[in-house]
Amino acid sequence: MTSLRTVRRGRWAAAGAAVAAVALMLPTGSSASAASAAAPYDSYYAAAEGKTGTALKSALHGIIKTQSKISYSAVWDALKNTDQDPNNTNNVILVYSGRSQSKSTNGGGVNDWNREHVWAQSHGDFGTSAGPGTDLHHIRPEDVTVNSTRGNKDFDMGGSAVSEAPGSRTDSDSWEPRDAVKGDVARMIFYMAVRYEGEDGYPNLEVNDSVNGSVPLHGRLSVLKQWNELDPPDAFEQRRNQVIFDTYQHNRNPFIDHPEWVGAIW
Ligand SMILES: [Ca+2]
Ligand SMILES: [Ca+2]
Repeated sequence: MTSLRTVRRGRWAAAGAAVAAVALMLPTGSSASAASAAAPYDSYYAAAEGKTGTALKSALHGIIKTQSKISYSAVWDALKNTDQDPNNTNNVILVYSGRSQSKSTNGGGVNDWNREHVWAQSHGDFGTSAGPGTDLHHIRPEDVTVNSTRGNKDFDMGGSAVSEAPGSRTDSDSWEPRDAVKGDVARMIFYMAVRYEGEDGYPNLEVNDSVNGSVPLHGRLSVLKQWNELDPPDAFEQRRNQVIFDTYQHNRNPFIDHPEWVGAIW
């Protein structure tokens, strides 16, 4: 502030130089805000700073494995918060369908919503006890029948259009979500691969480049990397990460904060 005023006083004496000085100062201020927006939670990620490849993956694992865990029944209420429709606080947004639907219509009916495990449960056999099966970073609300149609398919491009999930496609062995959540899906899968490394009785989840339903793998890596680029984190996804951090698990999805770390690891 002081130096800006100094520059402004000086501009009458040396208008050209002062304009140049102001021009130099403003980008300094804006680049500081841009840097903090692009690199949030620097202290949270301090152990990962400057790392790449397996060293980065290992550092991130060490950071995000410190978390609280919630029960599978508690996931219902958590999703009503994490996936709340920003335009209607009575509703949640269904991940694949994109539909805004009353929070109170969770259940087993064909048009109810339920808890979709984006990392398919059978790709790790982790069930629904507190742990990967209740990890909010990869569980989203979805229409019951759409959830069932997705089943445990890997993620890949192509197939036929899906009723009740506009923009999604599926065939016998893969699921393609609508464009607006392609990146969300990719970053959820990458989170799971880093969070779960075979400790505490949980499987070592990893991403592969196949659509073969192998355990404990999930695909398809090359497509998920493209989706991370195609659909960068938006306000909904960032708020979701923050709510999980602040209120439920106290750990973050690093790939929402730093989508460039996908390419640095894989
Ligand atoms: Ca998105
Ligand atoms: Ca892993």
